[in-house]
Amino acid sequence: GLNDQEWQQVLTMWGKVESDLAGHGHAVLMRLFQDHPETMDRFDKFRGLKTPDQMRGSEDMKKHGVTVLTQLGKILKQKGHHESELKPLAQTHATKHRVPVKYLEFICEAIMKVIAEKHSADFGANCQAAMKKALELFRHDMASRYKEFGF
Ligand code: 89R
Repeated sequence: GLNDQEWQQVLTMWGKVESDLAGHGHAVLMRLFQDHPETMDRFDKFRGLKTPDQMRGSEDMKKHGVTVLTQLGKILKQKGHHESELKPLAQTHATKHRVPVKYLEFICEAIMKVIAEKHSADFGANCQAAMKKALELFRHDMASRYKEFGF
C-alpha cells in the first residue's frame, strides 16, 4: 500500500486535475485512443469519431472523460479502502463493457502522461512514484475483482 505522505501527494495532485476535470478527461481519452486505437472499439458511442480533429471537437468524449475521472477521483479518495466503489465498476467493465486488464494499464499510462504534460512543475519524481503506486493498486484490485466475475 501507500503511506500517508504518498496518499497526500496523490490527492494534492488530484486536486489540480479537478481544477479542469473536463480538460484532463478529454486529454486522457484522446491519448488512450491515439496510443491504443483498439481501445476505442469498446465504445459504440464513439464509432463516428475517425480523426483527431473529430475527437477534439467531441462534446460526448469530453463528457465521458468527466465520468471516468470523477469515478477515479472517488476511488483515490478512499486511499485504498475502495472496495465498495470498485466492485460495481469492475462488474460493468468486466461483464458489460468487456475491458481487459491490459486496457486499464493503458489508461493509467495515459493519465500519467497527461498529468506530466499539464503539471510538469508540480509532478516531480516522488509525486510521480506515488501516483503510479496508487494507479497500480487500483489496477491490481480491479484485476482481482475481474477474476470473481470470470473475466
Ligand atoms: C470502457 C476505464 C475504461 C477503459 C467503458 C472503458 C460507455 C469509469 C475502457 C457508454 C465503456 C465502453 C463504457 C460505456 C464505460 O458503465 O460503469 O456510455 N467505460 C463506462 O456507452 C475506466 C476507468 C474508470 C471508468 C467508467 C464509468 C462509466 C464507464 C463511471 C459509466 C458507468 C458504468 C479506469 C480509469 C475501454 C476503452 C474509472 C480502459 F480501457 F481505459 F480501461 N472504461 N472507466 N466507465 Fe469505463
